[in-house]
Amino acid sequence: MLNPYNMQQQAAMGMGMGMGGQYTHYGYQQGPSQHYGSYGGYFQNNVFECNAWQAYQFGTQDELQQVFMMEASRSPATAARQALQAEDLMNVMNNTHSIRNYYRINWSREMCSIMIAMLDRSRDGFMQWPEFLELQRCLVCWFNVFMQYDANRSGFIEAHELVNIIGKLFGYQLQPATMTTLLKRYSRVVYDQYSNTEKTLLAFDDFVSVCVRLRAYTDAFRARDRQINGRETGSTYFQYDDFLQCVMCL
Ligand SMILES: [Ca+2]
Repeated sequence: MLNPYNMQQQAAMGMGMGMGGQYTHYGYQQGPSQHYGSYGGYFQNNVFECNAWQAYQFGTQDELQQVFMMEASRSPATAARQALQAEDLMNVMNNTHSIRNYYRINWSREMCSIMIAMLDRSRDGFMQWPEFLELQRCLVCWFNVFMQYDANRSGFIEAHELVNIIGKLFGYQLQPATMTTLLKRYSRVVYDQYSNTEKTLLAFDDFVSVCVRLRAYTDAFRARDRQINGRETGSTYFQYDDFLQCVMCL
């Protein structure tokens, strides 16, 4: 069986997201896995089909890039790097009319920080243009999924819908107890007067948090899988500091 990780990927591990500073797509040659499901497949097959600038109603990709460059040029630290920090990304998401119109939510600094970390291939804590473009593709793709499940356009999906998305659509193999933990952290329970029952709901930013963390942590874990004869085992050892580096950056 082919080792699903090449040396370059192992060298660039970090959160399992780096590619030696090269801006390539999520380039993992990760096939379906007995232990990790087929989550990488959904991402690769769908995210790069998304066209963010078109979704946001820009005329060209250059117009989206201009928004990025304008924001980056606003402070010396970001201008020097031609890149954004969390607050800059928050400005772009909240104050660019067409982007704001598309999602119709308020992006928090915390959320923007997480999104920068997810795609920080250059591992400098800043979001360069290729990382930004990829993020926008991810968000448009995830938003499309979210809207498909949010049939009544309430801005929320229900817990059982999240279970379907994560398990059936994205292909993660999570135990029910893990899903429960995840729901406790990212959902809210509300009383629904029409059905006279309680519902467990997730908003789009909750959903993005789940998507980002599941993906990054699964990548990080899988990159450290304690393989036997080239076969994944679904288990690993962590050194304390290595573990902290994995979880603290998100
Ligand atoms: Ca970066």
